[in-house]
Amino acid sequence: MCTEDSWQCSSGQCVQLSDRCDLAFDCADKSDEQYCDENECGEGLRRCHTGQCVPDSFWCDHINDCPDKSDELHCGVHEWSGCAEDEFPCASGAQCIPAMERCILSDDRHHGCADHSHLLDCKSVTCPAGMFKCRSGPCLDEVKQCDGNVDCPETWDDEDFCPFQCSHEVPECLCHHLDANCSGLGLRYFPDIEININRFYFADNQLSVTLHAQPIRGHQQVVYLDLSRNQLQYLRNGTFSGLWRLRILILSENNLRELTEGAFAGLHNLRNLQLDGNQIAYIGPFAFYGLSSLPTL
Ligand SMILES: [Ca+2]
Ligand SMILES: [Ca+2]
Ligand SMILES: [Ca+2]
Repeated sequence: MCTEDSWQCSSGQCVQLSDRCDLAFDCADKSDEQYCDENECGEGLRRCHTGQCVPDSFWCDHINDCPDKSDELHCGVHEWSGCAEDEFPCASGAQCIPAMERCILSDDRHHGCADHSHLLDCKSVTCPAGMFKCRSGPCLDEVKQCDGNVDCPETWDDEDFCPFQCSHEVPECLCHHLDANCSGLGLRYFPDIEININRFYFADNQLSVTLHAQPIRGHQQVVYLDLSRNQLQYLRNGTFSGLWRLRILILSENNLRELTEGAFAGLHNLRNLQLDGNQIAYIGPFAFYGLSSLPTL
């Protein structure tokens, strides 16, 4: 049994009394929108011929709301006198909308022209603050940029170049195009990253003692590697071997105390090595072996 303030679907499911004949399916079996003949509409609502109730303002607003379109029939053809100065005339020639709705994308289907002509010829329009301009012209609420749903008509560019998860091990690592950012996540190890990224931001983590060499060496595309403000104490011989494309390596503000043979072996293309903010007391023979292109230390 349903409570007094609810309505029982044919299947037995209970829905709110106000869900009955409100033009939205609430019962799983859709029975709340059937047999609405006896349904009465409350204040501020008008009754479709099929029995459902729609707000007064939906009547003759050029958008079909009733299942049988009865809200848009018999609207009377007014003598066309054009739109007011603060209105935009829709291409249909029968609808005027507030001028400020022009070129604005909205989820509200009662917003703008029923024929969507308010979204045409928008390329030269400047969007209001807080809105993203689609390449096709219209303006979109900024929160819809990179929200996972395509909103910009035709160009779909609100979902271009968005950050995405690129490590199943550490979902907080976000990639953006070919950049991976795992900074400031308190990580003690170098996670697997699934794609061929070429810039790796790994500052402000807790890598310590020595690098787990294997995962780093696998990233052969990396040209920029920032490991600053970790807790590295020692670089094993060949730690970076395999990163032959690397151009910039930042090891600033770690706990490095000594550099020993082969610490940077394999970095033939390195152009910039940053070791400031460490406590290096000893540099062994062949510590910089292999840095054949390095102009800046
Ligand atoms: Ca309903
Ligand atoms: Ca309507
Ligand atoms: Ca979007």
